[in-house]
Amino acid sequence: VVVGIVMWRQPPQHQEWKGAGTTAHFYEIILGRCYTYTQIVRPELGHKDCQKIGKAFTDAFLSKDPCSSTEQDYQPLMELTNQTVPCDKTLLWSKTNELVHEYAWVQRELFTLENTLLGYMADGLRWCGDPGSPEMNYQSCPDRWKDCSNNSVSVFWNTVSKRFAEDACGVVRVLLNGSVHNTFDERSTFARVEVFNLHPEKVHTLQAWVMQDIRNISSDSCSHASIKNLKLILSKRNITFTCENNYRPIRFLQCVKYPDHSSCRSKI
Ligand code: N1C
Repeated sequence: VVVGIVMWRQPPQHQEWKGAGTTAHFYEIILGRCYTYTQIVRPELGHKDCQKIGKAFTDAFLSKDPCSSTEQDYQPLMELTNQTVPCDKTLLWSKTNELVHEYAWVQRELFTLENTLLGYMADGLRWCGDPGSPEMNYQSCPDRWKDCSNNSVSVFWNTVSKRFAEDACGVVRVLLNGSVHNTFDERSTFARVEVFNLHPEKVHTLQAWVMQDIRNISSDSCSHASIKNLKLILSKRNITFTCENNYRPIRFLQCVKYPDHSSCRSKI
């Protein structure tokens, strides 16, 4: 009996993390999105070097510890992707990911971060590298809660969200979720990063639209404790705060999804 010894070629050994790994075809996706954005979505942005941008993106995290990511890692990428959003057109959000983008899709002149080049490229993706390898880790990436908060993806969103808020001017809007207990959540990017990086010299008002789930509309969300906290923070920062429950244009979008719901049946 001949016993053959089969040697399996091992896949590159990366560190194991608790979160899902880099999105398959990450590089091709960001490159494709960069061309789509600059050529088709907003050709008025002018020339951007997508090859250079794609390389700056991956250089920010490849061959590095994905738990010690820094704002500096992303600086070259930030410098290649600066973009001006007109005053009064910035739309922030927290816990309303789907609804806010439905609204921005209709109100074309408004910009969420995902309507800017960098947000558009990175939306919904995951990525990380490994100090012992020049490749992306497709097996696992750090989980924000179970592994580390300074991971390559979280630091990216903190960095781009900070710039997005710093660049805003005029009236800034925010779409919040009135059907979760912490409508203004102190741990959110909106609360931690964006509110504190709005410049009071440029941003005179933050206008909140608090939307409730159409299937369980409750009382006034604007008077909830977490919103009072937001109002207090802004008054200390000399930014006027306004709050509106169930803003009608966005309610209509919710009604497109649930046209038979009682609050959608009245004649307009
Ligand atoms: O933590 P959040 O919301 O308050 O973040 C939303 C806030 C928006 O105003 C954006 O400008 O911060 C910006 N932002 C994004 O645009 C974004 N796109 C995708 C922050 N995070 C973003 N993501 C991912 O969703 C990212 O992985 C982050 O952790 C979540 C935040 O969702 P949230 O808690 O609803």
